[in-house]
Parts: sequence; structure tokens; C-alpha cells
Amino acid sequence: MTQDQLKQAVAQAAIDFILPKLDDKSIIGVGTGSTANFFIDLLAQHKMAFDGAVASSEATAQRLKGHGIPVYDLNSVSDLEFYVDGADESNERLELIKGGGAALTREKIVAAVAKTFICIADESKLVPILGAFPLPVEVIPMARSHVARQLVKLGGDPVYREGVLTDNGNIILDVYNLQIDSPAKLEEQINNIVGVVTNGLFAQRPANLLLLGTKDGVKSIK
Ligand code: ABF
Repeated sequence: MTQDQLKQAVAQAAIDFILPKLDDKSIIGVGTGSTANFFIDLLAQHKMAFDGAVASSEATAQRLKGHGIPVYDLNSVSDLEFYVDGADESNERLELIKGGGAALTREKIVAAVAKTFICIADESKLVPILGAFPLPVEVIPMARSHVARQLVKLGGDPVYREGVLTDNGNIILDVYNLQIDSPAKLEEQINNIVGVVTNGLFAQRPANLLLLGTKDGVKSIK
């Protein structure tokens, strides 16, 4: 199977998981990236089964609207049962690195509101220890050099992601060479640096369910 077929399979597994639990008032949190895009395209075939969606990025909002799926502002939504999104890495505890697509802050906000965060990924994303994928950190532009110096003190090698502005108007530093033994602790330490908006570790609020696309089928890890 190709990587795209694995992504398609986990997207379908997420649909199969949530569909029986939806009603015409349900609003679904929808993530960003190529795996999430497969999910959006499949979700569009079930428009009558739910009310609408909250998007974790402008790109996702556009894709949802393109399918005729209503997109709600998160502030107008009190109840979000499911958030479905991809990841750049996951460990067995479902702690994640996200933000390769620069949408980490909105993704973390939607994940915080959702009762159940379903991560969908192909098997290449499951790792024993997080950190081979450079950790994205969203930073207020004027704080870039200050935050980079603090990240070096934490043992990382931050690299400015040239030419990228987030949906929130901020920049991204990708932090290389971190061996992340305590993801929740590092998440907190980085978030405590003045000028950091958020970082791509999802450990304090990990996923609740990982649907992992493998050559032997979709594995479900809780
Ligand atoms: C988003 O999309 C991100 O948090 C992560 O960076 C990325 C995964 O992308 P893909 O599904 O294209 O591998 O969920």
C-alpha cells in the first residue's frame, strides 16, 4: 500500500468510528494536513449526519466550505465531541508532535475543547521517542531571537522557517536535535518562554485514540 492509501484508510476508520455517534446537532473539530484532507473529503459524503465543523486552519475551513460543510467559529460552539487530526509523530502514549503544517496553535485550541481527540496517521508517524521530527514552535515575530536563545539553552537547535507566517500572523521556529524524554515537562518549559505562542508538543492533552494505518490494516491504539 502507498502512504496515501494508508492515510485514506485511517481517514475512513475515523469516519466509521464517529458516524454512529453523530446527530444533526453535532459539530466536528477538523484538523489540517494531507491526512486530515482525506478525512474532510470522506466526511463530505455524510453531510446530512451532522450540523457542521470547526476548522483548525484557514486551509481546512476553505476545504470544508468547498464541500458545502458549514464552518463555525469556535466561540459560538459549546460542545465539541470529536476532533480529528493528523500528526507528525506519536509515541505509544499518544503524545504527539504537531505543527509541520504551521497550524499548531489553532489545532491545540480545538483539541483542548474537544472531548475526544482522534489522531489519524500512517505507521511512519509512530516512534519510540519523540523528537526526530523537528519540534515546531509558534513565536511572536519580535521575540524570534530571544526565543531561539532560550531554546538553545533547552538543548535544541532552532531554525527559522523562512517565508512562513501562521494564520495568526506569527513565525515558526523548528527545533532540531531534541531527545524528548519528558514531553509534558518540555511542553510546559517551552510555553513558559516569553514570546512563545505555543509549541507543537501535544502531551498535556494527548490524543485519546490513535488510528494508525499499517500494511496489515488500521490499528487502534488507546
Ligand atoms: C497537521 O498536519 C499537523 O499538526 C501535522 O503537522 C500535519 C500532519 O500532516 P500530514 O497528515 O500531511 O502528514 O495535523
